[in-house]
Amino acid sequence: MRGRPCIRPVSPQCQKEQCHKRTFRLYTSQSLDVDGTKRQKFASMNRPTAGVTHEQTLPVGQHSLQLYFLGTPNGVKVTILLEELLAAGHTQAEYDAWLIRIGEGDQFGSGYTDINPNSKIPTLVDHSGDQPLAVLESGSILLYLAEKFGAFIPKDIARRTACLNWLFWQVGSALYISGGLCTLREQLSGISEHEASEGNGVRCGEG
Ligand SMILES: N[C@@H](CCC(=O)N[C@@H](CS)C(=O)NCC(=O)O)C(=O)O
Repeated sequence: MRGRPCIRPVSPQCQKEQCHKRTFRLYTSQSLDVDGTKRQKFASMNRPTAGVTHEQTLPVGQHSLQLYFLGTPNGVKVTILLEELLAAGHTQAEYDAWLIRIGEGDQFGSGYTDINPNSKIPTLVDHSGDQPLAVLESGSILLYLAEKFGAFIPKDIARRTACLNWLFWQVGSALYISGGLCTLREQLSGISEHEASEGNGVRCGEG
């Protein structure tokens, strides 16, 4: 990981759509195809294993917020909120974003498993307090950021509950719906039902 450049869009003046497209394009350029090689690229998106397999130091940039992620929907939803916070004038939402190449096993490196023993992206580390605080799980990260900046989450209990209802729906259901569609697409493109049920689709990468 050492020496890998931070991929946070350079300009703090968010050209929202451009930022998101850029971030997303960086990590999803190998789109699923019926081509077997490409499909293999995505076979390791959701592995049933976690924990350290090798030594690998995590980079830490200059901002309080350090994001370790990949441009899957679970990763990009965090950069979208960070960019929205910046666009709304929350300058403390500046962040460094670091690529975790899940296809190559970066999520099992010692530095990453120290902050996220579940070996999934995304993970946010907030260095603004006395101790670095690791926040994992995309929904938890969104809630953390909304509460930290007092933005994008209503204070009123009824509206807050409505907001959280859909946040939890999104985390618990949205990707499974898109995952189901991807699995169907895999099946239609000719791979066996067994391969599909083994997760050889693009459940979260192309959701
Ligand atoms: N519930 C988690 C899911 C995260 C997740 O599934 N991340 C995938 C990429 S989208 C991952 O890190 N996969 C690596 C692996 O399974 O080894 C969240 O919402 O953050």
